Amino acid sequence: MPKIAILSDIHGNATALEAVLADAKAQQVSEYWTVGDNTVRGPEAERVMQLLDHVQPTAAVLGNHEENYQKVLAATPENFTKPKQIMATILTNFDRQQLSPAHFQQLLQLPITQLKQVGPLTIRLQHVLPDFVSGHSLAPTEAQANFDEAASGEPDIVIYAHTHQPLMRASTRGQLILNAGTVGLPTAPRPALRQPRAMYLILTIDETGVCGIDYRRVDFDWQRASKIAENYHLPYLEFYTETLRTNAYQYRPSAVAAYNDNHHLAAQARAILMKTV
Ligand SMILES: [Mn+2]
Repeated sequence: MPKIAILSDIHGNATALEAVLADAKAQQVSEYWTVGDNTVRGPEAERVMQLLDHVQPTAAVLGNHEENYQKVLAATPENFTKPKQIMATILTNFDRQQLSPAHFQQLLQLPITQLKQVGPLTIRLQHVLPDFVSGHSLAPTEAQANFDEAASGEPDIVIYAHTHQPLMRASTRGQLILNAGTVGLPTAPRPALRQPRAMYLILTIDETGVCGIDYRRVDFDWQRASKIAENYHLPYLEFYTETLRTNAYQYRPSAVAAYNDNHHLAAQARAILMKTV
């Protein structure tokens, strides 16, 4: 009976991923699927990819941060100057320096969607929409029409990611829509729901269909994760460690813009892009 661990938004946090993989092993998971944003923001892109190599995921899709790798490679110093583009350039450069060339290529070549047939079920993985890997259209409180768009076509179950909020919802046509939350950057809008635990879900399926949907939250040593980031001289360190400490999202565009200005990061991004092109 397939017992599938759904892992999303690991964001380079190998400490949290290790805790999740230990829990998944104890739960006797038989298969692993990833739903995008394996890397970027956290310090250990390469170690995340090595840990994933050990469990050999049988499905994987592109996240907006892996898409940013593509965008940075295609960018020129003139056309990639918005605050979040500057951050993407610097974080891509940081990851690329540690990722093996094979892992970097693997991340560049992820598909936008993947269809899996398990028992009687057709399941589609996508980071956000079937043709779009970023944006806010599937925030948990968004309109039903957005979720119907997410479930276009005939999948029975759609698994998406990106919001870092675990969710179970239905399309108007009765398709099941799931979000596993986030392994690496736990956040929640509501203070009482914030906690430093890695989220993932285990989907158990037999020949009749779904027999279990288990939303799991796993303790990890977030202070150690912060310390590793510090030791690695992670760019935008404060955003990452504050997110781990508060479990509130810190990467607001206005905050990133101010940080870029204070640290003269536009010039650094420009220099990176002049080398990349
Ligand atoms: Mn994302």
